[in-house]
Amino acid sequence: MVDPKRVLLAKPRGYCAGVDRAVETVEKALELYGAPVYVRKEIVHNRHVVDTLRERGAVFVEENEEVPPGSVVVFSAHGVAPEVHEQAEARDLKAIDATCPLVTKVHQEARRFARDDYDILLIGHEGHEEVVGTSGEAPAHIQLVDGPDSVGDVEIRDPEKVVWLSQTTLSVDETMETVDRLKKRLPMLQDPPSDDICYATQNRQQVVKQIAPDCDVVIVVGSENSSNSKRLVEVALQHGAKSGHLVDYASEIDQEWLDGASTVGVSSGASVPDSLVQEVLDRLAERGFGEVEEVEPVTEKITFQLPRELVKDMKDAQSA
Ligand code: 0CH
Ligand code: SF4
Repeated sequence: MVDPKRVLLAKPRGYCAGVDRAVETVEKALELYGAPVYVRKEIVHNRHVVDTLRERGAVFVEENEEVPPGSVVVFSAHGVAPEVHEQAEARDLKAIDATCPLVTKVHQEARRFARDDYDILLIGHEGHEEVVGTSGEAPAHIQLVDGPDSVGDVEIRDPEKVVWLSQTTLSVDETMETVDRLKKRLPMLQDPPSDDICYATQNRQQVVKQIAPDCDVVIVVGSENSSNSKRLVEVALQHGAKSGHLVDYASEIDQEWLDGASTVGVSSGASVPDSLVQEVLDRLAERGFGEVEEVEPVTEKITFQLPRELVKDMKDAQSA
């Protein structure tokens, strides 16, 4: 008899180019400068990644003022406001900026539209580090719009000079709903010059949408504070999965989720190492879900260079 139990494994999943670069930045900094290497905020929003780097000598802090003068500090993938760079310089810190280049692109857009005196509607989650960093580029010009229900709070000066930008890790569909509502109020609202929700966020959502209708349960590996990981659970539920769960580790999988299920979907957020997904697959195989079909509607080939300041020090060290 054919076993009806199977796993649909989403691809692309897990590490995006920006996370790969940020994690490698801390690893290379530890090799080059030795421990401790200070990291402002979680380098990426994943418990396992942060715990592993901490064991290797990374010291995670909330603010620059916790870093001893003269030390190395890495800024996280989510980006920082310009004043964070200024504080680091004033404190004589050696700052290595692991902000994803695609977040930097949004910062550049914010600066450009602020320079042209636009009102900028930044769609994103209040308090999220990326939004705090982007808003810091032009606080006088930027208003946060935290989802469709916040559209009524928007106040603008000139309805012909307003643009929306966004956090890179949002739900594509919810963001478009917010934009549609904004455009009902502000027909001249300009779109960003290019998509702010990045390729990795879009691709991970696309494949989860594809598998969700066939899944009794979707398990997304990712941490509670990871915006893009949480969005994958929501997307799964919105697109037909009967249930969806976010787990940091395979050990969190509850047998009750699997009782009566025949198809389990598996994906992971952009900050999640694939070893954690493998552990989930091993756990599922132990429970009878050993047949795994990988579903890959799009392939990803993007990579980013390490931060320039780190590459320079690595080259200097090699030639010394
Ligand atoms: O999804 P968020 O932004 O919470 O962050 P993460 O889980 O660390 O994933 C990487 C995205 C970093 C900035 O875009
Ligand atoms: Fe960059 Fe997108 Fe990854 Fe964020 S999720 S680090 S913007 S590639």
